[in-house]
Order: sequence, then C-alpha cells, then structure tokens
Amino acid sequence: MSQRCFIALGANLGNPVVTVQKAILALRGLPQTQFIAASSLYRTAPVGLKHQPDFINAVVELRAVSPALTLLDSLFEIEARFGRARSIRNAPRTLDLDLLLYGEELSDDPQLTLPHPRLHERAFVLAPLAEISPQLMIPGRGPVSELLLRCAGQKIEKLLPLPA
Ligand code: PH2
Ligand code: MG
Ligand code: MG
Repeated sequence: MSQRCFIALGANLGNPVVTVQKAILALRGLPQTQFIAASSLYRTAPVGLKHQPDFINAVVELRAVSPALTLLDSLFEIEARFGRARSIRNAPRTLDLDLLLYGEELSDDPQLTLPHPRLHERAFVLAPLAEISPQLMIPGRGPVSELLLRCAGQKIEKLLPLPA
C-alpha cells in the first residue's frame, strides 16, 4: 500500500530558483515513489529569522511505498547533495526539504513530527499545497483552503513558469 505524501521545498542561498527546479527533478527520480504533482514556485518573505534573503518555495506530491522515516532519509540525502549545511534553526539554506504529510499518519517522534508542526500557519507552505490539492484536509488542523485564509498577512508571490 502506498501513502500520499507532500514535501515542502525551500531555498534562499545561491540560485534558489534553479535549486528548487533541480530538487523537483531529484524528487521525481526517487526510488519506491510515484511522482504525482509539483506546484508553481513562489517567492516568499522569510518567516522566523527576518534579515535574510527571500525564499523560493514549492510543494511536491508523491505516492511512497517506503516508510516515512526511510523517505525522510532520502530527503536528507538530497539536501546534502545540494550542499546543505546545518547551523542554527531557521538559518538561510541552499535547500530544505520537509515532509509535510505521510498519508493520515500522526507522529510526535522528535525525529519526524507529522503533520509538520508549523505547516498550518505558513502561507509559503499552504499556498503551493492548496494549488496542487485544493480539497486537502490537514489531519488535526482542517481544510488547507481555510488555513491559508488565516495567513493573509504573509507576503508571497507566485512566479510565472520559466520557458524550458
Ligand atoms: N523555512 C524556514 C523558516 N522560514 N520562510 C520562508 N519564507 N520560507 C521557508 O522555506 C522558510 C522560512 C524553516 O525551514
Ligand atoms: Mg523547514
Ligand atoms: Mg527541514
């Protein structure tokens, strides 16, 4: 049985548009998964630590056969390939891949909290998520569309697709 999974992509160092596009290709190629959809790219103001460059964010939907922690390991491996260094929380990064949802699974494992603990309050996640899955319900939080309405003050801009 495969699970419906959503992964958030974020980058704000180097050339974040190119990084996020390449990371979407890397996610398409993940073994034991079926690629379903990728959102547009969004330029978003940093949330949390303020004085850093704007982010490029997107969301990808997959179906995965492997367990959530195995999928998480694959995401860490892709982050490392893109030169991710881990310093302080919310610091600028070449690539951040966050597992948002793994089917309906709820987890408070410190290694992997599901649903992602801050997804319901972040327009930079909710807008791309609502774009590819407008009817989605976030377990324990409610419909993605309603959650997004509550984030109206957060600055995000959908980017036009670049010519191939
Ligand atoms: N990621 C964070 C903290 N703040 N802000 C934006 N706009 N986009 C992000 O991806 C982001 C953030 C922690 O992972
Ligand atoms: Mg993150
Ligand atoms: Mg992360």
